[in-house]
Amino acid sequence: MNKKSSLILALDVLSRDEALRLSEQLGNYFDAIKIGYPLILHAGLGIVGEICTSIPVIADLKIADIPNTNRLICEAVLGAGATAIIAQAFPGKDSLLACADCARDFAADLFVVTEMSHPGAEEFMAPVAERMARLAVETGASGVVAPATRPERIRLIRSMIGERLIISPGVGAQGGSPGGALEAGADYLIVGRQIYGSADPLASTKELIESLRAG
Ligand code: BMP
Repeated sequence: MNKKSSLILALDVLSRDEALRLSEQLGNYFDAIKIGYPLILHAGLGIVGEICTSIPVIADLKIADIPNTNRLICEAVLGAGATAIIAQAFPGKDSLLACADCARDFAADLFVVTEMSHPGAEEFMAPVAERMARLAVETGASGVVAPATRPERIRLIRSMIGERLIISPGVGAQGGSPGGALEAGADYLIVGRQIYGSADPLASTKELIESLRAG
């Protein structure tokens, strides 16, 4: 992923046409587009191949199964053209290693979820987030997903993972501050509804970029 804007677009729209229109209109302003279940289930896996011709696609399937199933999922989505995958750490090291091995085979990036950005993550994930981050390092992941809604957690995770990347959702619609997350150590912000849900996605993108420049 080339770092231009430090922004990743979470493209959780439900139609292929809208997804293609937005990726064409906004692609130049983002470093990658993150696609997950909402779009893939509606538009089909082929949407990954259509978008990845113009911008890197991060497949956010939050892979969380036994090693063999994890491998099958990774092969499908990386084979379709994604250049990165997101996996959960909680199924354990063997499951995560299956994703890491497959990512290596495809020369793709693996991002591991540490602690999610929504309030419910405090229930089960936050208490074990540091173990998840350690597992990400042990399995050779490219980076982790950490919450922009809790910059102090980004700071802690940054101190544990060295140079590995932090991609951070939770800005905009979920209330996290873009500047705060970057200042705490995030490399990339993941932003969805603030952009695709706005009346003018292009203007909202430019505004966000401008606000980051202004600090
Ligand atoms: P939005 O900016 O609309 O809140 O979208 C955030 C995106 O990041 C969604 O695709 C969501 O599934 C994802 N995400 C998140 O919000 N929090 C996490 O902890 C991990 C995520 O992948």
